[in-house]
Amino acid sequence: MSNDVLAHLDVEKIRKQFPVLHQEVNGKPLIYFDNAATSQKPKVVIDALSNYYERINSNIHRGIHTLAERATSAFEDTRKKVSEFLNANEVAEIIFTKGTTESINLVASSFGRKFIEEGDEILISHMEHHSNIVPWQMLCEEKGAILKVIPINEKGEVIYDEYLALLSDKTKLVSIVYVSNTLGTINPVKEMAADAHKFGAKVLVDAAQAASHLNLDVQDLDCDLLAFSAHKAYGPTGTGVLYGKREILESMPPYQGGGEMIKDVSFSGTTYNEIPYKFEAGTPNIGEVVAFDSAIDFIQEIGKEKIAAHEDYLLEYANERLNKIEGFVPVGTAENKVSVISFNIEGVHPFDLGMMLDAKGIAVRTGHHCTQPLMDRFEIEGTARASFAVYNTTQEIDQFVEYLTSIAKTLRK
Ligand code: 7TS
Repeated sequence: MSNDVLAHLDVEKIRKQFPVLHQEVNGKPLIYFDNAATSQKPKVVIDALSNYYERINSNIHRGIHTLAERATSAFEDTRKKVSEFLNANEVAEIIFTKGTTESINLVASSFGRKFIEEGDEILISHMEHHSNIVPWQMLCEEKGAILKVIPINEKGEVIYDEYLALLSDKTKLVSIVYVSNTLGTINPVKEMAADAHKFGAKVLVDAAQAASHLNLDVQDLDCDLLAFSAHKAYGPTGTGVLYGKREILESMPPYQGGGEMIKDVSFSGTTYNEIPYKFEAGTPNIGEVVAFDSAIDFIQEIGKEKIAAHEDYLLEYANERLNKIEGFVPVGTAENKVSVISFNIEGVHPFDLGMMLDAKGIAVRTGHHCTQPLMDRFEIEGTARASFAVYNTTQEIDQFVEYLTSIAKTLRK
């Protein structure tokens, strides 16, 4: 992180764009450190959403009237923006879904139904979110395929040699999280994809936590599929993306049947639409997709590099201070990580920590963070998790450290 980059980030100006941050919670100014669960939305996104419903609302891809055309073109503009955001080869490789969970389930149902057979192997890591575990368990049960787990070390990093040892001609898919929501670990997905491809396996990247922190370049990563949610990247809820290389998307059967995904329907047989529409049955979350366009603009106007530099600075700043608190135990100390700090205070239940911080207006998440196997790996029940975004400040961290220090003292007595 260079001071130069930081000096150019006016956090106060950024904070002004987030109405939700300017309120008191439990009599204290809100400190929102639950960004890994969902980020707050800038005014441009909120305005885009109301503008859509106030001026444009119409169904897409069907009407010939003016509003239908406007809605369609606003919706398709976001698709183009997302394809540029990911550096996809073409716009048709972007499918809109409800979010990361639906994107992964789409792949499990469609790719899984067609290409996974008895005895085939699917690799995931020990740090996956449940949404990148359960769909594969369901598929493996149905198909008689085998789910294998890449082990991680004490710091919360994939053990690369063990990953290599698990790869074989039986591996049909490697589905790996780019950034762990619980540990903050950044996985070497580019390298992992290259090694998986040597065995002919396809690679799906869960980029739910990466989208707001890291530059995403699907051509550089050379992943076959990639999933993320708009709501963790300053966009609306209920909207997400599945990117897929044209070749793989074309080879996959439809996920859901219904309107929009068809070319022709008759009782003697139905033909399907082209990608991406083949995977977009029914009326999508139009207004939210349209507003997502403004979230991408928001990110790009600041610049991912500056966002990352600021968040890295906050991470370092917080770590230095938190580690001085007696009984503080960090969970996830990877060399390469984003601004997510999972921790415990010895002798204190994370739930109690969360409640006491909330009483001071500080929002953190507590529990297993939908990563129960990871909790088992570290032999803990859960953690408290503070995750920072572009609008968080060192003053907020000072406040957090001060409260946490006094909570730790009181509860550890
Ligand atoms: N994958 C990862 C790595 C995630 O962090 C999440 C959500 C998902 C998938 C699922 O995303 P969704 O938008 O479909 O729900 N993670 C969290 C979290 O850490 N706290 O709340 C949701």
